[in-house]
Amino acid sequence: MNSPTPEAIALNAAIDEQLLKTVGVARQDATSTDLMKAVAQVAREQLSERWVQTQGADRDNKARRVYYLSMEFLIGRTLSNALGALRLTDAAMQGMTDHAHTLEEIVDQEPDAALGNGGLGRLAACFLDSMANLGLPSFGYGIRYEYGMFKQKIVGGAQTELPDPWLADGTPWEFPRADISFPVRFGGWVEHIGDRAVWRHAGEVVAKAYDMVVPGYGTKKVSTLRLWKAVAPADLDLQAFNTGDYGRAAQVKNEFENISWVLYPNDSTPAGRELRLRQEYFFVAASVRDILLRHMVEHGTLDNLHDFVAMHLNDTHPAIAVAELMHVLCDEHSMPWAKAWEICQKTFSYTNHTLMPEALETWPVGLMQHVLPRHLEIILRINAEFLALAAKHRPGDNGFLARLSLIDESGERRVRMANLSVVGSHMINGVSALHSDLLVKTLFADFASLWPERFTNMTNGITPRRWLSQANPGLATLLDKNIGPDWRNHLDQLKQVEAKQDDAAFRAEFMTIKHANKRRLAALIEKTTGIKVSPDSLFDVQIKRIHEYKRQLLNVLHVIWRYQAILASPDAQWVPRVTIFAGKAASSYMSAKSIIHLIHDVGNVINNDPRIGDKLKLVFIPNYGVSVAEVIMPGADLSEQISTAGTEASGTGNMKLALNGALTIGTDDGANIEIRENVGDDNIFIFGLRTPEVQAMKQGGYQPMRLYENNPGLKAVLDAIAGGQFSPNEPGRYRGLVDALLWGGDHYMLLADYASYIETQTRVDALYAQPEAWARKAIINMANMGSFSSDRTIAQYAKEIWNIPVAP
Ligand code: 26V
Repeated sequence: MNSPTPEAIALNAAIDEQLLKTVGVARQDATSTDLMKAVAQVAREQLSERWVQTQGADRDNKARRVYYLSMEFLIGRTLSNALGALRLTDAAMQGMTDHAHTLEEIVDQEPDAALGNGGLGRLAACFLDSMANLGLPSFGYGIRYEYGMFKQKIVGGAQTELPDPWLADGTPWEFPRADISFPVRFGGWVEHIGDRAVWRHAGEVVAKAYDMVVPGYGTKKVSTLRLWKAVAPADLDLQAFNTGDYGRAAQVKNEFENISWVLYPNDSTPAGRELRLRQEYFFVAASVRDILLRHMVEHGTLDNLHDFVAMHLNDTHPAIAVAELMHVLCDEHSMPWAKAWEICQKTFSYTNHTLMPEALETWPVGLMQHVLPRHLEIILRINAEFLALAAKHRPGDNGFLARLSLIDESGERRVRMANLSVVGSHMINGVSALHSDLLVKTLFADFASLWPERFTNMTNGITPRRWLSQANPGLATLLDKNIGPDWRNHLDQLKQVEAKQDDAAFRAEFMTIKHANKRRLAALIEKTTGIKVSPDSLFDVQIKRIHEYKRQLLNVLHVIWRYQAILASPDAQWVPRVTIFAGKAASSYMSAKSIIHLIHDVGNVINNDPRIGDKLKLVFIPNYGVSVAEVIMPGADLSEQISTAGTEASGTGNMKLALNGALTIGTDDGANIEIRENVGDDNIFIFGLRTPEVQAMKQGGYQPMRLYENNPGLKAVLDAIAGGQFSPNEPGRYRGLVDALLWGGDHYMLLADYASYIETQTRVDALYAQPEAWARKAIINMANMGSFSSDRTIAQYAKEIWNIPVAP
């Protein structure tokens, strides 16, 4: 055994000290959780130093900063990431051996910070990582949810939801800022005194700041994630306390504090609930006040706010910030409306993350009046002035004005948050080339006709530190050996290994690493589901939120087709395959939950059919989240990205999987298109209708029943589901799912893409049967992912939207 390095000796001494001083246990009694806490404390102290330095420097330089406002930050675990940034990973590995543990085991003790639903929240976390890495003066602002994304437990094949009290044992990573808090007001009415508006609010809650430090990898700079917790005002209902009515006092307190209790776990339909609107305003109001205070301290005036402050709206969730900034500038700082409006538009920018009409936020005017009466007034004034301007462009076109209006007047009057975001911003972007193009052609076509120069594209990206360096240490080491370690900060350098596809020894090493990652994934599958799978099979992976548009059901149809085909030709040379699903369904989204149930029912039949053996397995890994993803991504051979063309704004799992050497089977959708452009047509499996064909077929009268009648294979698959073959105890269980395809119009056109999908899957088999050819393509995929680093994305935002210099 190697003798410990000086770094490991120093680290171990520091860990022992923390075990004693902060955790309160003796070295020999420390459990793995104790060790996790002690190592985290050591890292925390070192990060804290970097933090103080960064903030001091940014203050002294009067830096222009970006403030990323987001309801969600899906950060996952912090320990490995922090050790990597501090270059302490090797020392910690050695140190833990001395403590008779492995670093992996220690790291596993940390709960995920699951403060997000899916892609939008994880993107915000990758972005913060890149902002720190690029040394961008930056803050993320969000909510310190007491309960994050629910935990998914599968009971009898069905999803159940359990709470996620991730803060129950505290977290070593937050810094409570006792001195930073702001009152946030709600309700009441507005008085107009002369030309001044005074908001006589009815209630107030206090927002308290909790910071998390976001370390950079390539620099000693850090970024800050500031999360707000709601607490009742100190003087709250003292009377109830004084009279000893503690029950009543606690109830009143809870009514205030519930604002930051729980993340809304629904990314398919807007919550539409008063508490959600309160959450949105709560964190926006506190953040805007914090930002303006910092600006005033540094500059002493708000006249130049837009010169030093860029505020970014991560989807429409923080859009009320537009009205809040107007409220503060005009009502509290007596700035003239026109001047405030100019500053406002120069300060904000907005990213749209979905075209799905059901996910677009609107708030009933009556509710807005009740919760934020002054903000409603402001929105109505913005709207009146905006519509007057728009009317000059197309006089007499009332349809145009009705579509542009911030108020939807078609039924119960509602405030359209997307329209407010567009009108209040100087730049608006989509998240992939296709999505940004569709935005200006569909959802925002009218706005784009007014302001074409405001619309742009910023294709998403992912942080290579977490998604390759940390998640796939085997592959990271291989890359270090071949091209040195700098790819972590300059992912373009991966291009240098493309030529290695011709090197048989490199290919062998690459595939040996993949195999080890598959064994690790197989172990996770066995641990969480009890199902044994062979790592020699093709690992076919679809991991993401469960949504009809993402078409997990199409994948299941393929699995059933394969099952039937194997039974029909048991002696054919089947490429053994394990189809792996993971993902959560919104608790109220019945068809998504039904798809999860179907996956389990079909898996039960196939996995226990002795005629099938290792030729086919179907598994569902429960409780998908960042940490589970870090194990699945490196072990995948095939990445399923099969949304109906035109529906997936970008996708980022597609990037993570390709970066880890999986080949993509996907539609011409979202960032799949740009992945194809980078890896080349021969190294990706694209199938199905393209967006214009989807649109044309919808208009031309799509007839799914025809496809069913004319394709015997498809018919057999759907009949098996509808006939109860997989749910013998309840034969009608999936009638609804099948009826929606055959009689309900098959909204996401699964049947239209079915034949193309099956045919493409057989091409996948053929390639997998040639391991050397497969290895070459896997290497080519990884080597061409350079432009999908979130460093590239953030550098582009900084240059083209936020106007903040980044060192090249
Ligand atoms: C909507 C709502 C409605 C109210 C309740 C809470 C909630 C939470 C999230 C959402 C919208 C989710 C939109 C979203 O996650 N879009 C995804 O964004 C990814 C990053 O840009 C992108 O890769 C995915 O394609 C896109 O679906």
